[in-house]
Amino acid sequence: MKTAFITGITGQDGSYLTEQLLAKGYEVHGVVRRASTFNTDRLEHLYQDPHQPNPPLKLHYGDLTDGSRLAGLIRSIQPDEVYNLGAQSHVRVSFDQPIDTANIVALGTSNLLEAVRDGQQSAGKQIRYYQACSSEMFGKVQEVPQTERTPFYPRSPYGCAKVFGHWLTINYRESYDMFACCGILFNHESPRRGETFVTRKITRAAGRIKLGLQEKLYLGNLDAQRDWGFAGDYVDAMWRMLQQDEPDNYVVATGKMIPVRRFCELVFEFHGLDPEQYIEIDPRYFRPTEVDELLGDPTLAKQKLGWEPTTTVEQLAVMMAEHDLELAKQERTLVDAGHDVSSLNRHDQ
Ligand code: NAP
Ligand code: G4F
Repeated sequence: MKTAFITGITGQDGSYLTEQLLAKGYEVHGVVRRASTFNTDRLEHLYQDPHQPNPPLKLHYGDLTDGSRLAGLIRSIQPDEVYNLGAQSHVRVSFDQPIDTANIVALGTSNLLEAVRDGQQSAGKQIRYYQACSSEMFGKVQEVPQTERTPFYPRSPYGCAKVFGHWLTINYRESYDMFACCGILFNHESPRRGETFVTRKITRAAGRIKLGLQEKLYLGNLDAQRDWGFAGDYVDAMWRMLQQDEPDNYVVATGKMIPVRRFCELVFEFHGLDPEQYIEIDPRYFRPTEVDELLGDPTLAKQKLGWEPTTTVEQLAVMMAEHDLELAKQERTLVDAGHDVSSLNRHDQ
């Protein structure tokens, strides 16, 4: 049985990766931040009674900014594979919190790579490392489509921090002969996507509008174009990277991009609604610098990893719209029964 160690296990990708690794027979250890409310919703269906002897999923309190805790965990767990998915992953928020973002995304990566280097020495075995890099590193794109060789031009504090993590991972590979891979993943979504990212914000709002729970959807730049895929496919690519003979960098993308406006149309058409009647522009959602278009070329991932996306953006939009219509129906039932659901109307970005 292999053992995996995951940061960011409570996030969208962490939950899909955990699901897939448990299905492959892995023992999975995840780092969870202490919060005043429960933050393990996406894992509840996987988390067995921790009082049972040796459950395959084990959660540990920790934080990427706490290097000594990470080193202690890696030393005691001695994992075969480490997946660094933890991040302040919201681009707009990174303009408000550039230092926090850099501490988690850039220095957090440094903390974890050091912990893995130390853990390899003390365990006397190789630990394979996956770094969650991002298409946001391409920013103001220098060529279309973007490949593993396209120069970076990040346009946000988040993008800059991801570039640091990317190069540091390569530096550890070259300096210490570590098996460290960089996955340059383009946008990937799912029904588990955080509700402040644009696709989920759209599918949540459209479901609520359909059932009379919300009147308008306020968005920012509708002209930005993204290469959107399904998160379940993308975590499979992460795992495949760590099963190769040699570590490398890989672009993971669908090779097709559409504007935010078109994603809105796909979702509202699913509900039989005209998006023009419901969508308003709110400049609060504009970014100081925008990434206008991202389009990935996943040729290397196809050739070397045998990886292919299984889900088109049209299928993804329907998958998310169907899921969020069910959530809206549950909310409608509560409202009709006279319950106060104001806590469901969350602040968004
Ligand atoms: P996500 O849903 O926002 O999850 C982020 C995870 O990081 C959460 O588990 C979060 O914990 C954790 N985290 C935040 N701050 C942390 C800290 N200080 N220490 C430890 N953990 C911390 O992100 P995702 O969509 O799953 O993305 C996974 C990774 O891929 C991220 O590194 C992201 O930047 C990168 N990425 C994502 C995409 C995409 O389109 N989804 C594309 C390219 C790259 P809480 O639950 O406690 O907040
Ligand atoms: O959904 P988004 O917030 O994702 P963004 O900025 O592309 O970042 C995501 O993908 C990156 C990979 O390229 C990841 F590294 C990162 O962690 C994250 O997962 O915004 C997508 C586009 C942007 O151009 C934004 O300006 O949608 C535009 N947009 C328009 N209105 C909006 C909104 N974005 C958000 N979040 N909220 C809006 O109301």
